[in-house]
Amino acid sequence: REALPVVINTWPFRNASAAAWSVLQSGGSVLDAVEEGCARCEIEQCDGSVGYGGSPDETGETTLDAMIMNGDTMEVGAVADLRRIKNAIGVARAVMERTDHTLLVGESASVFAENMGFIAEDLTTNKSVNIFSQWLKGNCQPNYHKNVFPDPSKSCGPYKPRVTLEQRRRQDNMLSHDTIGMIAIDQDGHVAAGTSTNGLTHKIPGRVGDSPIVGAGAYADSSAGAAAATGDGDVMMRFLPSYLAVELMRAGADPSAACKAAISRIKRHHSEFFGAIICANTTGHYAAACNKAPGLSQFRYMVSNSESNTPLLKT
Ligand code: SD4
Repeated sequence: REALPVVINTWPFRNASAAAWSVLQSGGSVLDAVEEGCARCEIEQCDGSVGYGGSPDETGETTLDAMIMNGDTMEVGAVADLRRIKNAIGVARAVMERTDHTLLVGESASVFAENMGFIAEDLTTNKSVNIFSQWLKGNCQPNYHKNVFPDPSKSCGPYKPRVTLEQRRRQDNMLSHDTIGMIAIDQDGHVAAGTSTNGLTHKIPGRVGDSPIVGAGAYADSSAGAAAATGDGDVMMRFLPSYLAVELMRAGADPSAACKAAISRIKRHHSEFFGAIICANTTGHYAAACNKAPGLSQFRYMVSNSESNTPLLKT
């Protein structure tokens, strides 16, 4: 038996991992841990691709996607294309706990959030204005991902409607992809998972990625385990990789095999897609897999468990 409880999240978002871990340590639930961990990234604007002030769309606006899932009850709350509210994971949790619905979108999701007491404010920052205006001028946006993407100069240029979808995807792949996806499992085997992201830079307004989609961005089932994905959501959401990984673990696959199989399924159709997934089963075993596509030479994720109170960096 691996160490339980455990918190695992995509990318080296150390403070998010530590925040979730300390919630579990102080007796909070796995849902509290996931919410707190993802919210930390929303506040810190992890890598520019979670929370406000990142990934401006074609009109310059930042919009947010998030979801949270309770693996005991299979309840889910999610928001997509959320505007003017910073705490997307908090709104997702309110959808789960204060409505009979699963997914709210766009302006209406923002109105719901305001009614629930979340503060509406502009998600634009100097940085997002700068990314947007550089893009309008055809210049490179600042590269948040020096370690992951070695050649940002290949990713500049304004959106051109005639660009093929494949070319567009390649550009986007080289840009901002660092969604937080988080899994928390406590000593008693309660499982929760969640995601939060500002999606893709220069997306067409209304575009929603994989992160708020159940089974795509994340999935949790306390009778099997949980998974969370990051990467090119437009491609990945078609394969429900998180659902697939959890079902494979239910059927007896270890987390490493489950993660690899979920990635390979996508590779059959998109050999160069950019993406990664983290998986954990209810015994606390965990693993990750990624597609070593152009632009993703390594994938890193964080683990906090009782063997290590400091989050670990896995490559
Ligand atoms: C999306 N999957 O909106 C997100 C982006 C992402 O790592 O994961 N970046 O497509």
